[in-house]
Amino acid sequence: MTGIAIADEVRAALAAGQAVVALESTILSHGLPPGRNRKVAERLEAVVREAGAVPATIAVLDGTIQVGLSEDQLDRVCAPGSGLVKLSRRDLGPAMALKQDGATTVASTAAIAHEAGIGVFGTGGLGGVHLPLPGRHTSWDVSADLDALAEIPILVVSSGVKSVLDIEATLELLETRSVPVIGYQTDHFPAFYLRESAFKVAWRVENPQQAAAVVAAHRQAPGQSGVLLANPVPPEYEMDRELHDRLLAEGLKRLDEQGVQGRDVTPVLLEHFHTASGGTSLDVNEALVVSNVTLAAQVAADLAAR
Ligand code: PSU
Ligand code: MN
Repeated sequence: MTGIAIADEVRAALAAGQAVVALESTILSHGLPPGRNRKVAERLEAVVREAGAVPATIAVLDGTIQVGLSEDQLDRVCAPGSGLVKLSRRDLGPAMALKQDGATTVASTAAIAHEAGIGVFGTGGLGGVHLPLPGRHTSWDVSADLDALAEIPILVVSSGVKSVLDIEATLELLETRSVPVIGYQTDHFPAFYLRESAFKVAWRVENPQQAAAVVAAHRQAPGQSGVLLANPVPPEYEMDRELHDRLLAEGLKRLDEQGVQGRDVTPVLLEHFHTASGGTSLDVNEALVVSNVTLAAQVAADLAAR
């Protein structure tokens, strides 16, 4: 496909049938502050390699989709004031035509990864159905990440969905769209900063081998969709529930007061958590994404060995 540049290392690994793990760039440019984001980017690539897979961080630079970033390109994505646009799937065409720099969300990363031949993707929290703002009954803010999972046959490993969302509605939508949701060593769907939401998952696996077996079987089963492997944040990093609930209430109020809309909602909420928790939420966010990406690499390695 034109407009996609695949790094040599990633191309060679794919050609040889070796494990490759896709990583997104929105979490770097919009989800974490400058400085910290670059360290996390490096750590994520390192844990993927330790598990025997090749990392492919995805972004759009000068209008070209890049699959696998060099050190310089990672610097560029993580630079303070880099001004990268948050690109969901629908934004790829405009960004390419207008030669923009942009960071890819779960939705666009999944689409690009699949196009490049990558079957496994690790991230922090999937987007989902947002809570209604005060005084409203429903929210039409439903992340394109959900449609992407429904349509693209890829494994996404995340710590469930962000606790700032309507988790019940998100899970209902994933059921409607026939996306299998698998708990990793848990019966409960995780809530990003918290290990458990109030909702259960239908399926559970205990190790990367079982997860890989599920993905392999799902690929053979009738119908096409992604798979969501829901991996709770490591227990020692889970956020205090009271702090969490307070930050969430404040964050939602702020959205309303500031009239935040569309693609800015998630970054503004995450930023509120990071500042108002004095950085605690950053440690949680880093711990969970490292854990998810590690698990993604282990599953990818098992799939490649089949
Ligand atoms: N996970 C994180 N931090 C993030 C995101 C995920 O730990 O910033 C990003 C992902 O790119 C995801 C996006 O696709 O948030 C969801 O945005 P929205 O709710 O606007 O679809
Ligand atoms: Mn949205």
